Amino acid sequence: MASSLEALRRWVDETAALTRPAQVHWCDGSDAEYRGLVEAMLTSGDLLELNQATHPGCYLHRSHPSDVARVEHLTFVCTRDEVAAGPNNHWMAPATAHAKMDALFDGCMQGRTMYVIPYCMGPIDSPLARCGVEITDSPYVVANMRAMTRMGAAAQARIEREGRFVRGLHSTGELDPERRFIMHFPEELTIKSYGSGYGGNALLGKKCHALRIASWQARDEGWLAEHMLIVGIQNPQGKTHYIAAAFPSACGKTNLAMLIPPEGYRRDGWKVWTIGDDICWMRPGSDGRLYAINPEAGFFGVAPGTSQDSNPNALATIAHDTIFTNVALTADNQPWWEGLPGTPAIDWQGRSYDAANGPAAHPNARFTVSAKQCPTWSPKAEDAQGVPISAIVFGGRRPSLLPLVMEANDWTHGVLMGAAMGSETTAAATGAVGVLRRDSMAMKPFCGYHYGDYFSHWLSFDGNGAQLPKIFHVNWFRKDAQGRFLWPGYGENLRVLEWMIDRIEGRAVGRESPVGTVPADGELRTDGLDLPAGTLDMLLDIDRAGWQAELAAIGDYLQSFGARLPPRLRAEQQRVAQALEDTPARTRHAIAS
Ligand code: GTP
Ligand code: SPV
Ligand code: MN
Repeated sequence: MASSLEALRRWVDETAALTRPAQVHWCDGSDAEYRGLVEAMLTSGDLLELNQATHPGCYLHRSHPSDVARVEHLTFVCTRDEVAAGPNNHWMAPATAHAKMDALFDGCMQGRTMYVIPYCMGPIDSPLARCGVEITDSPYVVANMRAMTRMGAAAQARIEREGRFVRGLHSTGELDPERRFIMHFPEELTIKSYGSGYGGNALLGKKCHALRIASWQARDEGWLAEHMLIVGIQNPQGKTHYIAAAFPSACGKTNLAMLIPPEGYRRDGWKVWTIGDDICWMRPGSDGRLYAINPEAGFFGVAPGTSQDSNPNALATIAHDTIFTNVALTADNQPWWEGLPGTPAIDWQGRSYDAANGPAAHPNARFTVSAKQCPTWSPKAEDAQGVPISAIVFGGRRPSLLPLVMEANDWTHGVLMGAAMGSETTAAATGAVGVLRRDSMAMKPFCGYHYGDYFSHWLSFDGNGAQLPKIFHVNWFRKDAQGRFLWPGYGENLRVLEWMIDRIEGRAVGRESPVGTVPADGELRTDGLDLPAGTLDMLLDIDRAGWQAELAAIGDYLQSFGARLPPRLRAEQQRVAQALEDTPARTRHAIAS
């Protein structure tokens, strides 16, 4: 059904004139529409049916082997002023970028259907939610957008009421990496993506809209669009604290958002509620607290490593009505990846499995599923006003130095902790894996403007009447000399969250160090945990010499943002560096390593 909104109708007509599809389909989001899309994709081979006895409603999609992850080197922010995009983005002049993209789009949908997808990011009646329309020639994208967003008639009605929407144009193109670009025009609320059918490159509501474009809008309008999970932790007394956590791609957001409490905690009555696993939009409420919504409606989660041990909740979520991308198959046509029991028969490329070809599932293989299927999905996730945030957590893959958990002294120190974040790269983006890089607030690939301005924006929340959350930094990924993880992670991470809540509620005193406050002896519960003697000390150790080098590196990194670096952040880095100089060599008993 075409739209009553002239601007939308006109844009769709212009796009059809450029791309010349055989037909145009306006998506209504209905079950019948979804069934029709699935039937067509089963016929075309875009989808393969999985074992319907074990996995009802589940399908497999194999993307092109050169198109398996986000492509940061082909992702651009196209602002009038180059400086506005910052050194953290690739930039192209808007006119050049439009010309380049429109040449690629010229006639690219001939013989195909052009789908018009109206979607809403956030609860459909929420004042914090924002709408967009994605035009695509990929039925796989439509099926994914249906799980990931509120897509269809209701979103279209809201767009027609508001008259404002983000325009996203996508074509799978020839999947030629030389003809692949993801362009953002934040000043025009426009996205153009060509040549990839994968994840964040193609599902434009997610990274392109809800992070890159939204972060730009959030800066102008006084809110935050962040790469964060949102989880509710309910204690045995029935009080729930909501925590937002920014970890880089494939660094544990989905796992923490769906955490199942350790046995003893379950017995005591602890409960965990999932609100979101990837993106968080938050803004100050009238009481000065930050209120958050998850703009998404589903999960596009990493499959490998998801198991009964690590994330039983995710396994339950994806037991039916799920689209799997680039996973392997068992002999009886069940989805399979590294971490699951059983053996693979067919690898992610459809070849007979041979260990010599590498992992059976692609390391960035994913599942797409509606969040409603998650057993711990919170009713509050549909709350139009969002949930109040008690703590913001930063973290990354740091094999050494960074303690299991530390708390910032105040907001400014917390912003420094977020800005200083580092992590080893993962398979979520093409390129080398396991390379340590700075990834401020886990937004390096997603901040739609200059990081210096972004840090200023974060600092600006510390104003009159603000009741800001406490800020923490965690590291689940510290390793021993043999390269094994020191901390068991996953469900056991609740122990760390409990300490944070104890700090928020004033029950824990902590042990101060120049770089942050860590749990004092006995404050982090380890009952029921098989932790070798000395391990917790190692996990909470603050190595002065190592931190001196880290602070110097953080200083250099901050300087790279030049004149746009807020002086307050530079001063904070200098304050912490000086505090380190002023402390004795060890803040805790020396650890032999
Ligand atoms: P994106 O969807 O890419 O933004 O990633 P994410 O942050 O949601 O990552 P996810 O939770 O899917 O984690 C991906 C990887 O981290 C998997 O290989 C997990 O097994 C591993 N992982 C998650 N939590 C933990 C943890 O507590 N400890 C350890 N050692 N590994 C973890
Ligand atoms: C990420 O890479 O952070 C993801 C997956 O969440 S994608 O949507 O492909 O960007
Ligand atoms: Mn992500």
